[in-house]
Amino acid sequence: MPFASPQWGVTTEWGTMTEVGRGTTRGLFSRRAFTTAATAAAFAPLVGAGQADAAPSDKVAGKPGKPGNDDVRRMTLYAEKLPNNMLGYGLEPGKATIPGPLIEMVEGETLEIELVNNTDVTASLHVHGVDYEFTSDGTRMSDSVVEPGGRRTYVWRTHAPGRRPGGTIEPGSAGYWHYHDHVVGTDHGTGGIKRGLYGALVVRRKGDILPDKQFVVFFTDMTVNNASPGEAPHFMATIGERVEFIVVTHGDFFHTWHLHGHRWADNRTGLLESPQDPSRIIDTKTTGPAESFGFQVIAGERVGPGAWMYHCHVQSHSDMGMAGVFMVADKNGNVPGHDMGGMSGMTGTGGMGGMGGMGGMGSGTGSDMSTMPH
Ligand SMILES: [Cu+2]
Repeated sequence: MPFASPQWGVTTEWGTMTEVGRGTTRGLFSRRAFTTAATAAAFAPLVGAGQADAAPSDKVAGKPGKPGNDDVRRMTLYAEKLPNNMLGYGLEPGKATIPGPLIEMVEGETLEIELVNNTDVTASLHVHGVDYEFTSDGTRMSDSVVEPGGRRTYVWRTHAPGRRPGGTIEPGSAGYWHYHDHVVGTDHGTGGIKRGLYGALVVRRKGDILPDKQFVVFFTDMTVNNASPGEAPHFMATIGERVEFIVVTHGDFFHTWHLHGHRWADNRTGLLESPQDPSRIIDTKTTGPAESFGFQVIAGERVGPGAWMYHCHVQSHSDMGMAGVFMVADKNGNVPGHDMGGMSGMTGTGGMGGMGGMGGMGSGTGSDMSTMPH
């Protein structure tokens, strides 16, 4: 049965779900929504030393108490109708969000996802980056679609890197990926994506450093997470926290992701593996339709707290509203230049878990961040 971990948020029988969708927008400073946004992907215990730049306290990915690479987990995903003719995926009926739930795997795991279609159109689940058979393709070509009222199980498998018989290296599944409908509107899911049927998938390698917080940004057409212009989500962190951004683009446009005040390595994790790691350090990344990437930063490292903008750097796009704020608070919960009244409850986030089950996810209640000066 699903249960709420008091420290790490929502945990199901197959791992930890982190909901970082629309709920982070409106409810940012509400206790519950902030906790939702703050949950971390810590479905793993400490399993020893991490990467070279890891602080001693960094948590790394792995599997507790289970041997090998044959773990199979199950989950149910609901495709649901949302207001304004939108659609969304959710972990429970009535809890759909845009983006859908952030799904996490560790290389070697298999995930069986039963999609329940509570919409009035045929829908599906198509995934990027992991291993799946044709019957889990989520297309009409494979007849792997779900009629209204129906359900179907999709199987996603992952593997660690290794050597092929010929000696070449086969890459592992680890990466920042995503999933989406492939049949609503057209055989390419153009309507499903436009209406909100998409979400992020993170596959970790054993030993990867886990973040304290995760934020998901979908540049979908000219929106951020399908939000109205000027209502792009604002993300909240405390200085020193290890924050993971997951960025995915959908639609017809290319965008240039930019985050103020922070940089990362242009590689699989965004982290340098050693002082000699040749990965380029960047603070912008151009991303086309269905591309995805992610990275981790230390909030406010060397730059301090602040209302750090993130935005598409195509000027006309940012001018049209593809911009939000990465709020990095100091240890007292204050952000320079911002009246943080009412935010005192958000400090000490590590102990604010315990959401009372998954019912608290994605509700988006609470004060409206759009009233914040920015
Ligand atoms: Cu853009």
